[in-house]
Amino acid sequence: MKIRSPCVPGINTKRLFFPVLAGLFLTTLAARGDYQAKQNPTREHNPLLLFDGRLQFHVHERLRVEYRENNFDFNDSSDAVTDDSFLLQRFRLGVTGKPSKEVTIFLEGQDAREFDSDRANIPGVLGAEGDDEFDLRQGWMQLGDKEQFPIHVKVGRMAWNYGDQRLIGAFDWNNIGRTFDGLVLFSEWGKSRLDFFLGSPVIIKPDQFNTGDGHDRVGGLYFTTKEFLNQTSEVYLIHRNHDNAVNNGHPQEIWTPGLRVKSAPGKYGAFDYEAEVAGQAGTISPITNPTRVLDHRAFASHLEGGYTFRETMTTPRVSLFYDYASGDSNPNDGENTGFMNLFPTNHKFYGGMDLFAWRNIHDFGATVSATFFTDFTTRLEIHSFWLPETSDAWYRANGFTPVRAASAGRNVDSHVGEEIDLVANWKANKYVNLSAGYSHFFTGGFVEATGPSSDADFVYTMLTIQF
Ligand SMILES: [Ca+2]
Ligand SMILES: [Ca+2]
Ligand SMILES: [Ca+2]
Ligand SMILES: [Ca+2]
Repeated sequence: MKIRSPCVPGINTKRLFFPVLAGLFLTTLAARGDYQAKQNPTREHNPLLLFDGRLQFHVHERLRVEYRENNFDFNDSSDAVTDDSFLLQRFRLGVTGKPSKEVTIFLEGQDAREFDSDRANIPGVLGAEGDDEFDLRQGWMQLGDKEQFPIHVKVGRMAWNYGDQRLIGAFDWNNIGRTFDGLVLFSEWGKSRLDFFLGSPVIIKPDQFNTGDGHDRVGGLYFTTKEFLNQTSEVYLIHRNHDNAVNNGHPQEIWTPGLRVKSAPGKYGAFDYEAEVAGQAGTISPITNPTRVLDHRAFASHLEGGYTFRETMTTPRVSLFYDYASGDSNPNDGENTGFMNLFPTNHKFYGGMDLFAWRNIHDFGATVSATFFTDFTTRLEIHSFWLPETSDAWYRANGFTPVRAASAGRNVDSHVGEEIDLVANWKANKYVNLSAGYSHFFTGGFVEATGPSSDADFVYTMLTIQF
């Protein structure tokens, strides 16, 4: 059942604003494109570029059909609302304006919907990606010119991607994604860049204008350089102060320092590597008891090594990886040692079924990827998941919803299971991309010891068109 709040007259004006503006511009650009084509028939014609490139439009449409079985209940004998197939669609319309060399303005609206699902279309509830009618996804202005002043300023609503997005990312797999209201100051020199960022995650309000969460303030320093050792080297310090459990998990005030290195492509022959370590210190409260304050101390790491068979026709790459994030050994003592995942894009890392986060996890895995005909790629991933602490919960990809809740003193098999993911991607041309995936989860002893333990399946196909 779909729940809707009553219509607010002021909101309608805002909803109409972007489509009307878009309509006006699209009409104008169609007319102008025609004019330009006549004036300059040999130049490659891009109708989305106006005024010598000072105004550029971006259109993005994505459709994904998902089929999920036992991803939530792990129970063949029960047909839960999450055992379902459904369609996720999103449309984005953006415009970049560059009135001068020093100024960039970007505005982007997004309409995201979920069709034919049995669960309510409320973002984040029962894994729903949910509905968010046309709303402002990004709206920022960037000021700066390297030749005149070393620091650039970017202010407004924007997507943040740092490192490999293990702690801060735009969560693009999700139909709605993630943005922040805030500012970034950055400076670039040689092969290095330093960012200072400060902001609040935007909360999705299906029937209202989305706003930044004033109870959740995230800031940090992120330094990245390619100066040393033929690799990208990164050092960061993130601070999060979240004083309310209504959105995005635990109330917490946590400092997260970390390091990340990744080999530059081709610089180590056929070999490549990546490693990241992050520590945490601060305080945290249980979601169910936000007034109880616990000391927080935690650790996480990622290690990966790959080898590419460059002489073989499909240039297959094989890799081995291991991801670890500490768990909490006792939910009832005065401290929490379970790593907090912050704002990641976890779909990239811990299995395509989105059953795990970088929290209370050992993930041992391997991948094999291959490229056929330059535009068709395939990837096979195998994961073996174990819990460092069986008294802590098994957490979903959002990092705080338990698949199986924490239970003090629980001493059972820590083996959660194996997941196999097969993904194929076809980049039909510059504008059209088609992908499909199949995942199977083989449940292990921990699942058997804590409830129903049927295997789970996930299938999707996704079409993206953008220009
Ligand atoms: Ca089921
Ligand atoms: Ca359905
Ligand atoms: Ca909204
Ligand atoms: Ca504890």
